[in-house]
Amino acid sequence: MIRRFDFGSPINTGAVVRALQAENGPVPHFATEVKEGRVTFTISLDRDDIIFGLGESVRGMNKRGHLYRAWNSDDFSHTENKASIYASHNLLLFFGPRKLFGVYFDDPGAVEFDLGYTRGDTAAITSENGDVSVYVIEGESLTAICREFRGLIGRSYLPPKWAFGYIQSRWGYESDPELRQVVKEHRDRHIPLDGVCMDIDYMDDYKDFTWDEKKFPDLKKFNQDMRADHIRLIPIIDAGVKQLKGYDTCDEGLEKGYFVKKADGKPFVGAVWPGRSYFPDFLREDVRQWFGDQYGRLMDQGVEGFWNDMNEPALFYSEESIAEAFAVADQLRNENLDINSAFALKDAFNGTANSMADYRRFYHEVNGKTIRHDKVHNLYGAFMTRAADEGFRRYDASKRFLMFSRASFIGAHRYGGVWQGDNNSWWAHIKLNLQMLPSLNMCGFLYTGADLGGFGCNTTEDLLLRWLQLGVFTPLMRNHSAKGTREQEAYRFANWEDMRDILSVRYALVPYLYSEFMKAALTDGMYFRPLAFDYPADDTACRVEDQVMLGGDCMIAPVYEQNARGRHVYLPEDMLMVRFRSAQDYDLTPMEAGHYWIEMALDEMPLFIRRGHVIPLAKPAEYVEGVDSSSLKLLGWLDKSVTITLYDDDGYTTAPDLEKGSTAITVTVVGEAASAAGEGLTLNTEDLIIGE
Ligand code: MIG
Repeated sequence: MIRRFDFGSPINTGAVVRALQAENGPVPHFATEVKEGRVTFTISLDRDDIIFGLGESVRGMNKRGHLYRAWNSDDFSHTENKASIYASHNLLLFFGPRKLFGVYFDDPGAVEFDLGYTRGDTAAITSENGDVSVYVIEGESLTAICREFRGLIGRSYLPPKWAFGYIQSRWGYESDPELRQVVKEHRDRHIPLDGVCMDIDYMDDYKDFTWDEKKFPDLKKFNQDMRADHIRLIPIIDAGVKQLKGYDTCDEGLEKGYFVKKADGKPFVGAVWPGRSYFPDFLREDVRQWFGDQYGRLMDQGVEGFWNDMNEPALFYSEESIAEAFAVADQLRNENLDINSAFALKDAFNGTANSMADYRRFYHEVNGKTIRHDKVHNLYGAFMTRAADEGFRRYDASKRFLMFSRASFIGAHRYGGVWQGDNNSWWAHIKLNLQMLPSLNMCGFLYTGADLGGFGCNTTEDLLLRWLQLGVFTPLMRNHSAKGTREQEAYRFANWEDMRDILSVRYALVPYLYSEFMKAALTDGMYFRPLAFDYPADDTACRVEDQVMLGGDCMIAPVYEQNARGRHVYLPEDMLMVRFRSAQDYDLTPMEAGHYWIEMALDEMPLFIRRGHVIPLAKPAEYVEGVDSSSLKLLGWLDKSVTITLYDDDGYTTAPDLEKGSTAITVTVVGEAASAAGEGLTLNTEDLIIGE
């Protein structure tokens, strides 16, 4: 059951798709205080209460104990002290001895989440603008509450099936020959690969929807050749449009007034990679239509996937902010600087990026009303992604396209996935990657993953290998790194065979992972869940921060510590441990519920299958189109016969049918042996362990 309560004049964010009448009267569970234009919702916390939620944000799955702020920020240092990164996903789930409910704060501006920070026994959520719709979601379990919530916000984005393949990316890939070489290095070594990303250097002078014709003399042909090799090109699109006379996107945007404007009616100018740039007002439908249609220029070359970047929007500086900094500098120029003024001088320049002053300098038009940017800041990236999706559907309504964005807001989960932004090549960021996965899933973002190997800083061979072992399970499996850092394609390392073998596990699991993903997407379910969702009565399980449930049958527990040769793992129930070295080389260990130290050499990775469940494994392949889903090996620990359902489709269809796409596999256990039957499938049951 969901109830809605409005405060102030909420702006329609597009997050919610189900019409629900707002009620008067007190919001259940919370004390409400309206003061100086802000609204604060306060709830007291029992000692054992857990708070899940907040989608993409730092710290653990249990968010309790810290301070967070909904404010989409281009921040490339995801350290524990950060209150905000790129997204605002204002969902909280309260779970404890006397609490079980969810609450969603539908507010496009800044929202502060003090979750037991100021006082350990109190959570206080403050809408800084005071215009917010609060949705309180009741249900009989965490899973049921999330499903209700997902019904409220609409079905998750469906990527094409090829997007479950491995993607290689790097900021710095420049040209057709260079990208071909990257692909060749993979293919020559039989390292699986399905796509390569094109970062900003493919563009002509960083102009959106253009490409440098010297570096890409025949993009269509290049794409064709890549497609023949089962590779997709995935170009980046930035939010800012370069200010340049004669650049048609700029000229047309100016002429039609499509860019966000300052109070004086002049378009706002901010500096990003193209230099001075304009920012499309994605909150307007006509602007979305115009911008969305431009993706067609690349789709005309055969492109089937994109990533949207810099859409918080990131601003390196504006004409105004840089002028203000110079004013400070001018004033201090002839002074005998002391410590305070010297720091003031430095701060003046550092403060020009992503500044609140800039976010207050420009305006959007929302349904004919003019709204200052900071009031709707957190919608900008979401509406850019929406523009892309709407463009894709006008271009070809019968096909799924790949889209993942950096900034997001709930609602954007219907239009694309997200990647987790500029992480670093730090061990701690493998864990952070893991912890964000279920939190993002709660908010509807199912297609997600982090930059494997780490974006910033220099990676190491062992870090990349361990990170790939987690990436095997994330729907978006992309190796990406920043310009200037150590090159980190799998083939750069002495032990590249280990990387290849780990990637073979991903491809063997594609039929299963795709099936679980699609089932979750089509039933408003979660692909990744904290253990608390499945074992709510087991307090140890509820507090596990480094293992997550995957689909209906599995648990993952990656090794994420430097030099570790294993890890501690908690099994809330009996499970079969699969220790993979490659798709074909693995061993199986039935393990009863409890605490274990599991040995895991650097080239080994675990997967846990719940007792009584079965998962399929395909033969290894080097690209998703080569995965043979009709010939499967079954893995599991069984005492009695079971029936599992596996979903599959053509990988493109935009109206998938859960029933039609499902195949039942019946695994029959007789004595010490098992046999399996499923229509149109060749099944091998050798790797089923029959219980005592
Ligand atoms: O200011 O396009 O998060 O993935 O490689 C950096 C260059 C801009 C940030 C993205 C990152 C991408 C980079 N971009």
